[in-house]
Amino acid sequence: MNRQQIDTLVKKMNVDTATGTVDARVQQIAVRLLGDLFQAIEDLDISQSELWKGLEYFTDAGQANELGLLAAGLGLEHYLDLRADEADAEAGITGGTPRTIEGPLYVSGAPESVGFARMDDGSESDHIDTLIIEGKVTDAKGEIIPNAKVEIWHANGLGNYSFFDKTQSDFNLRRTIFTDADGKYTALTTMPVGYGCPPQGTTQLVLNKLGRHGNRPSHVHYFVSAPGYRKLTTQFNIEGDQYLWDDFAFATREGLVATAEEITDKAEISRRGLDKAFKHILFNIELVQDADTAPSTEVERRRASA
Ligand code: MBD
Ligand code: FE
Repeated sequence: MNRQQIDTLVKKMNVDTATGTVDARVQQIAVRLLGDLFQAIEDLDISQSELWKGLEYFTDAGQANELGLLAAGLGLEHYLDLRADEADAEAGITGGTPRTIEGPLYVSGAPESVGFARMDDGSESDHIDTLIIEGKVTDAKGEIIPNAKVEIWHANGLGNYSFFDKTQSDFNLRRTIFTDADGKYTALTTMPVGYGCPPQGTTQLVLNKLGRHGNRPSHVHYFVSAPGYRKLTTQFNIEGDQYLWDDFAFATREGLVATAEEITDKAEISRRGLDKAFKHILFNIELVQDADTAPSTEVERRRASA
């Protein structure tokens, strides 16, 4: 079949058959995707067995709750960031901390505090480096934003995230910190280790077929919001990790690389209330003022909550 015959067939089966209320947007997208799929089947001569294998794959990936992981790994989520950047540029929006992907491992409902939070439950602190993350939230002019909501989440020393990893305590390494009167937030936590896709999982299965690895560099996720500002979804990725610029999810971006500085000064260690050397990361965040003309940065997706 040629494309015209395909489009006619798709319309005959899925548009002309409508007898009830039509969701025009769903119809538009379904018709387009079916046409593109039929065309791909023609062009690549995809066999019936291959088609069923593909559908079975989505069944398995969905049952494993790995479709979000797959979207990250195949670059779909990063592509949407590039599109959002493009839309911002077209709307004349510049500046601010760069966005990068949310990933599939956010959980809402983390404990809230003002200015400071300890994020780890202490279960790893004897064998993992202590990490202090701090920074200011400002606007484009450098004016501080007090009471900005800074949601932070990251992996433990095995690259695993609480909630998804049931061996961790509730909300381990997940906190919401509101910036203090100086626009500052401080998180006391442990050094994250980069995530690796479950080796026997559905995402890694496809990555293997593509000859790709499924590893991320060590990183820390953020949602940052404040009234009158655009919500920012971002992360920093940590300098020195072998996967820093070889991230299977393509989240590392210029402006989002953080350096973990080793602090050994005794006075500084005790000033922090600590008893051993620690790592320190400075991550300042610049928010962009919201405007009617600005594309929305709110993304609706199903998220875990605990
Ligand atoms: C992660 O920790 C992550 O951030 C992404 C994008 C995908 C898988 C695991
Ligand atoms: Fe992550």
